[in-house]
Amino acid sequence: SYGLSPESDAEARAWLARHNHSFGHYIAGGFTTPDASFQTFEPATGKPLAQLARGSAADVDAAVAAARKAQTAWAKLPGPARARHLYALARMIQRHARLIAVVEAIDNGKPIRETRDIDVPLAARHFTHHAGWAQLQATAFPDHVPVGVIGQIIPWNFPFLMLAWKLAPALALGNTVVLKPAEYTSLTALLFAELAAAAGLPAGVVNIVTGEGDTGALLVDHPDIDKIAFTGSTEVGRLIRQRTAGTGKSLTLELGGKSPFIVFDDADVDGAVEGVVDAIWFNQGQVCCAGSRLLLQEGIAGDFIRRLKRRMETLRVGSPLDKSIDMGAIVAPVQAERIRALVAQGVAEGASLYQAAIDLPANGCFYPPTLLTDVQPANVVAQEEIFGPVAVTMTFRTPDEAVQLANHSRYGLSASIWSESISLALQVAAKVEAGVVWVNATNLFDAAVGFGGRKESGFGREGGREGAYEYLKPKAMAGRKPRPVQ
Ligand code: TXE
Repeated sequence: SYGLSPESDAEARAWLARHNHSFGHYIAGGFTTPDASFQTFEPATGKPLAQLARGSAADVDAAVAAARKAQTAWAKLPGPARARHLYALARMIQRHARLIAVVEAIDNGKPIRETRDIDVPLAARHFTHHAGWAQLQATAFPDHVPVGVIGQIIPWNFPFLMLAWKLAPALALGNTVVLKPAEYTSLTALLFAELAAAAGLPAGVVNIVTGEGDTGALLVDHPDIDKIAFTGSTEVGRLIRQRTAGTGKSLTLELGGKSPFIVFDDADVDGAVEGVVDAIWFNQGQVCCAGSRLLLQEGIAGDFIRRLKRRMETLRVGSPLDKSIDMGAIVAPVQAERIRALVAQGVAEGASLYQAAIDLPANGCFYPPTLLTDVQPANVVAQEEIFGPVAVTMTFRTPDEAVQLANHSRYGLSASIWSESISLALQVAAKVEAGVVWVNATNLFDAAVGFGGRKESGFGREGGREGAYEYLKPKAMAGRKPRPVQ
């Protein structure tokens, strides 16, 4: 430990013990008794954590049927009544914020400082914000109706926050949901189900089916689902797009990224160095919009890299429950292996490797903050999403060259631009192909602002008015006045 007392995990362990470390699906307002399960592990220790039900075709059928049964009544509720349910969910999250934050840190390996200060408060805010849209629905969207029953599939990097991003807008606008959390990290979704039941959410409005990719595929292929909303890898996103083509299902995809972090000669260098820390070492770099391609203007590149390396030496990697660490564990050994293989490939392609001399915990799944310099734009590490704490650097001479480098990617999720000249920053922002652009900042999220990508980063938005439209269908109505009776 680095000195601060670690967050107590007693309440979270008691919650797990109360469930015997074993969970069924949450369908039609109750937990099922699992007939087939799989084991999950704690990333920071490698120890077994929980047994989760493996969702079968029958489970998915039951969950979709429950969602369908609940949908008409849920959609018929007046907006303000639905809003009250969303406010109640937000309050429930706030009341149990500490428990959710600790369970999330144990299950995913991310630092408690992040779950406590970012994931959980942003999730509560998402429900509050969307309660507002429920309240406004009749006037804000008079020519729209809910989509219906939504299948939502989410990844493991922000398990609770992604659940909120998916559920809040869907529920606010009169849809019901079957959600499949990621296989590594389903615990906070199951905890949410318990809290939703306690908050009085009607049975069937939210159903949680756990399982691996094949359970997700069952949901994608289910004939009674009206829409799939997916966040995850580009490969699976592509597959889902193929499987839903030729059906009546709507689809939104939030996929990978390889986002540029562009630093001009005139930038506030200290601020930008801190920006990099947040861009690529937040959540161990397992962030779809991570600023993973560091593009530096030639005049400052040498100095910037020197300062960044010095800053890397001060980062602390350790137990997720230690309040003073900067980075926790990688979610699973297979992901750490993928990071290792990509870094080795980068070195084989000619990149210089820098890893801070940091003590890593002896057990568990940890990877140090890493910088690859002397990278060429066509190198695999400059093109592939590494999804770990690894930044690659390249240099440019002119703003046009920066734009060219930034856009030399199949992805287009986010970009971060650093310059003291706001006109330069805004000119470059206009030319960068990305769904979200930050200036002198990174990783800013707000429930009121649509988040989403371009190119192979996917389509559709989450948050704000644009995100609300993803859960509505336009419906035009026209008619004639009845003829007067003679
Ligand atoms: O993702 P998957 P994985 C990227 C990142 C990472 C790589 C692999 O580069 O290293 O993907 O991660 C469900 N039909 N991202 O394999 O498989 C799965 O069960 C329906 C970036 O964990 O895409 C889980 O719930 N569903 C990304 C969810 O999809 C399927 C975040 C995501 O898992 C399915 C995650 C199928 N055929 C990974 N196969 C980001 N950009 O945020 C799997 N799933």
